[in-house]
Amino acid sequence: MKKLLLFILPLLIIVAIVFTVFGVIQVRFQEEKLRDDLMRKARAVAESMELSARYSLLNNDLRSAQRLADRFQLRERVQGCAIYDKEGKIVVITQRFEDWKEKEKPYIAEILENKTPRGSLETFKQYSVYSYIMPIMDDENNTVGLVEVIYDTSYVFAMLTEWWRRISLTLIILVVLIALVSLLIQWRIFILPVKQLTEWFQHFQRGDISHAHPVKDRGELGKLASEVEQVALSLRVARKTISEEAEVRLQKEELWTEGKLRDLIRAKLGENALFIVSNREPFMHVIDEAFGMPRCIRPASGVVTALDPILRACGGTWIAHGSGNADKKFTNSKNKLGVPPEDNRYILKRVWLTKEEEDGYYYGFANEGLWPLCHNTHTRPVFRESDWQMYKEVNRKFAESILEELPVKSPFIFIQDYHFTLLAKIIKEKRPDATIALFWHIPWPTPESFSICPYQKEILDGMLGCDLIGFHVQNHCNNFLDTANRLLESRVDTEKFSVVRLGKETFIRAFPISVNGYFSGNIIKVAPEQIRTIKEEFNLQDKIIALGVERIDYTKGIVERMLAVDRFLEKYPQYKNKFVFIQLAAPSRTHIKRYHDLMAEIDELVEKKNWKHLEGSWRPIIYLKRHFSPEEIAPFFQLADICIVSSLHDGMNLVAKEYVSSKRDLNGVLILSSFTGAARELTDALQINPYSIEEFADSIKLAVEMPQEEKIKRMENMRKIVSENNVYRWAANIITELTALKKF
Ligand code: ADQ
Repeated sequence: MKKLLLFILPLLIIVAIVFTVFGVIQVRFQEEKLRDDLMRKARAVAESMELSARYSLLNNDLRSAQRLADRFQLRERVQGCAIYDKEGKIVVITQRFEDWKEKEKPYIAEILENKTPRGSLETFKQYSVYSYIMPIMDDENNTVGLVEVIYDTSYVFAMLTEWWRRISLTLIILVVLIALVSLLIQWRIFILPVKQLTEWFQHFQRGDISHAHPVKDRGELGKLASEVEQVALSLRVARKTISEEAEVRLQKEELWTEGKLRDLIRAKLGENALFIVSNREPFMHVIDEAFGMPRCIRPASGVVTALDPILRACGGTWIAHGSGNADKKFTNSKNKLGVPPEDNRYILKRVWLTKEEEDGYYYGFANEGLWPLCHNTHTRPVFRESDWQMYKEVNRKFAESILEELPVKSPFIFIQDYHFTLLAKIIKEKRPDATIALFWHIPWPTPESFSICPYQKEILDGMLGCDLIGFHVQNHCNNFLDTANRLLESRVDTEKFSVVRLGKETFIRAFPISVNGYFSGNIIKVAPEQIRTIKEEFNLQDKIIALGVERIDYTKGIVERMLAVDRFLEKYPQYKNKFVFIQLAAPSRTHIKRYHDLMAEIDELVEKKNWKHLEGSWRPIIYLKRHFSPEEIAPFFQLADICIVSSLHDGMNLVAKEYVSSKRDLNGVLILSSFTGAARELTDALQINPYSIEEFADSIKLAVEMPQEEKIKRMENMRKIVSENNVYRWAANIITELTALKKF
């Protein structure tokens, strides 16, 4: 529309200027004519009065002069008449114009002297009139007086105004007609074909290209349309070939790799596009506090760690909340960008939320309600009605954003986590052909725990809009089936592991999530200097190093870990000055009071315990509170002799798997809370109950003193499990399960 205006506006401005100039000339001409007309009329009246006025003045008969003036005043549009003596003093004036006498008339002396008549427009008090003054001469050509005729000019203004009105009206009609005609022409020859071509291409993007392009134009536009059609055709052929080749390759390879997953997705989904939805975006643009420049970071999130390699492998679209303070600068008009920034492998579509939406949906309902509800850590969930309303609103907003993107043919939508329990149902109402899976990254509680949620029915109902719901471990699946069975009118099929509600079946399966070997040395290479630098910076030479890597969250058992380190040093003082615990901790959800308090509690604890055990320059705890990039975390994993994961409750816990995957030299021990999902697979870790500080401290001693062969054996076993059950297998299992359940 802006462009259309740009085209029409200059045209309209030119027309308006020409028309206005023409109008001004016309009106001036008319004005001249009217004035001339006035002058002639006034002169005629004055001349008619002259003879009688001369007679009256010469005979000093002012009464007949007055009668004369009164008589002529009755003529059409004459406002008044006056007769002056030879000194220029008014001797007779029509009564209506009595106060005209008061007007200063410097021109009278001039008329008397020059003996020439004068006509002019005059204003005085409320009058705006035309005055014509004519000298009266005797037979010897001496001035005996003056006669003045005063005419009403209002009709001149009325006529001029009428003229302007007509000119403006004609101009408006002309402008509207020109605008309409040019719009029509533009629409027909330019916009309509482009619109048709865009619609046709959008259909192609969604997989529906049963017809040829609709542009009939034989000119440049037609040529462009043909070119676009050719590109579309080649793309379609290429996609088909790739999908067939993928099927063949799939049968050959054994270990799950990025390539194998790509092949599986191409073979199973073919041209059905993959859409991932999560709250946290995989790449976030934030303003660097030190330099004031925007930079791109990978958020500290298990969901991102797991899903990013999958989309890197298969392409597709990831829809997430644009929460970085510089995010808007890096998105196009459709709120999208190619990521990773240095090597665009897939599309990230950012959804914008207002502060109120983020407060209610994310901080409030999701993180103060559902998060503590699902984690058994004795933090009381808070359910506010206003948060729930925002949560529903944001789920609807995301649904709209996803629906805009979906292709016509059976799309596959993969929803992440507890932020979007209502999404599947909303999408299915509009697109029943879509296949929807939800992966629940956190634990699912028992029906008793879940039943305290006031919105339990809506949440379960929303989730059952999915075709498949995945959890990390079987226990969470069982809890979910029990919950659906007890809290909702539904039928649970214990053989098929599904829930049937209102005729719709949802399958429940366990898919233990994993990592992609990012830290295994295949992708991030750690140089020996990096290790050396860290050791020098923190004075770690000859020290036994234990490591924790976390978002600061009360479920992660960071406080318990500090207490265990303290107890370990109390119980086994021989390790003072020999043992150091490093905690990398990314602040998280800091607007929530519980998290804010936890940060303060950890700060205080670190301070207190370091002071308690302080010896020379040695301190037992190094607390690095900030976000680290994977490249920064990698050297810490490598130099750590022990990694401590002490979650009080955790869906899976990827840090444990990252540590195992990074330990190529097999020289490391994992201390792992038995309340993590990872504990089911990593049975060679030293498993602990983080609530039992005594047992925890002893496990640290066990790890420190573990014989080398045992370390190697345990680490070897764990590495085998992590590399076989990597994140590509996880995604492949979900897709295989889905395609088996649903025919594409
Ligand atoms: P999270 O609770 O985020 O994930 P986790 O699985 O441990 O927990 O993943 C955390 C990720 O953040 C890891 O990749 C880690 O490297 C990274 N990270 C940790 N500290 C960091 C720091 N200081 N700076 C930068 N990055 C940091 C949720 C569930 C888990 C589940 C995952 C995946 O709570 O139980 O394993 O999803 O499903």
